[in-house]
Amino acid sequence: MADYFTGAKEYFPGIQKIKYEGAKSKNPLAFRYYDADKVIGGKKMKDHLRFAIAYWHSFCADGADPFGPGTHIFPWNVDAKSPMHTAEGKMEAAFEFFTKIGAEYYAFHDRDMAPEGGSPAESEKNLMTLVTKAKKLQEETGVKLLWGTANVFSNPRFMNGAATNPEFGVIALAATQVKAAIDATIELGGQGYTFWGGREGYMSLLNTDLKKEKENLARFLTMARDYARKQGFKGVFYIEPKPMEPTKHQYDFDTETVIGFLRQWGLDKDFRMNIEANHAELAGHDFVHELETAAAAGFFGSVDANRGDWVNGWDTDQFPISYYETALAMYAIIKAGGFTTGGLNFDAKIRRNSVDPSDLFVAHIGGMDAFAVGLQIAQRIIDDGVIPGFVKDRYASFGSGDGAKFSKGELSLEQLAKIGTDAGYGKTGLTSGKQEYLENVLNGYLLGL
Ligand code: XUL
Ligand code: CO
Repeated sequence: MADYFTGAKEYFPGIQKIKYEGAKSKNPLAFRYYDADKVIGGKKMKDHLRFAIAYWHSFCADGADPFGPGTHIFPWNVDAKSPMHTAEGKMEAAFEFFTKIGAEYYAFHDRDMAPEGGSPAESEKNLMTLVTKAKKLQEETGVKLLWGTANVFSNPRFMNGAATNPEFGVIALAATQVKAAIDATIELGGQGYTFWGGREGYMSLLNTDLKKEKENLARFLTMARDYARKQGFKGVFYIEPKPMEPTKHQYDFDTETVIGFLRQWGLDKDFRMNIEANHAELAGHDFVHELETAAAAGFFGSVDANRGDWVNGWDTDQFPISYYETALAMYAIIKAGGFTTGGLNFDAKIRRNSVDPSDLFVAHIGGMDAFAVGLQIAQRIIDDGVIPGFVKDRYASFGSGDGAKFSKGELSLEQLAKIGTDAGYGKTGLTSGKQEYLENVLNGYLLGL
């Protein structure tokens, strides 16, 4: 039996299942570092990393940009008899890709999978037809759904927002999609359901009632949560923060902002964060900042793995390649307890001029290898103990005596001030943070030393 799926037609002919060949391999269609079953820190690489493929970039985005049409020729679009026929071919191609690359998960928007019909009812029927096929393919291949979502940002009717639209009728149409996408996610055993509020923000405050829009967003999310729970959804809801683009300002600006919003509206029990590296950069943070911020507040959930370009100020959605970044990310993820329902979803696209079918494989191989390297470096940081030990020692004064009392909330401000007064200035506080030393230690791990 072939160890990958193909439908009636093989969409990526000549490409076999991608295998691990080791660091010395010169084969561009092999993993050099990602060895799925290799155990790192007591857990298999594949279970640490839980790779997912993004349906929208890999099988829908054809390379079009504001300056020109698509450049990627998708074989399932050629000779298509109808939009539904195309969608079926695309799904077979997608499962062929998932199995050939060896990713156990995927993520999708409703409209990635099924075309919009002439009415909400027809759109839902289209989606459910494709969901039935996806369920069969999941059973046949063992590939699972990481999360589902609804695209309530591309259609012109959402140009003024979806749940934050100034027109009630649009919110009701967004509900038709979110309800159906939740049903689809449940039917496919999805472990999560994501909200990325692409157009939930504003372009100008001159035409916007910001308070009302945020209240409406909270109400909509609450309704979606209640519906999904009523239907038996046991998974996690994710909010994917992004500060801007396509809006000038998006309400889900960054992790800290979203946590405040969720707590304000009592959504903090059901929602976690889906952190995208490129979105973090747009918010003026780095990826690891967002991961640590989420983890510290108990909101760590899932990751959209990609990168921006440090000289560009937009969401370039490139494949992650920096070992430095993946090492810091994996260190944060391991410290957060690792993924439970979440995973590393490659919300990344090949460049417009990457037009060979093999480019999609090569791009994912690079991303998977980069995280496999990052994972091993993170484990080295932990095993060697120098960095975590340094941090532990740095806070040692809270472990005993008055510091421990402070941590337990047993001191008043007067008592705290008296401790300061009695101690006097001396050299208190003049302890080196040793950042450069720690950076050098980390660089040593990057080289495997
Ligand atoms: C857009 C983005 C989306 C979400 C899902 O920047 O990241 O693809 O991940 O809607
Ligand atoms: Co994303």
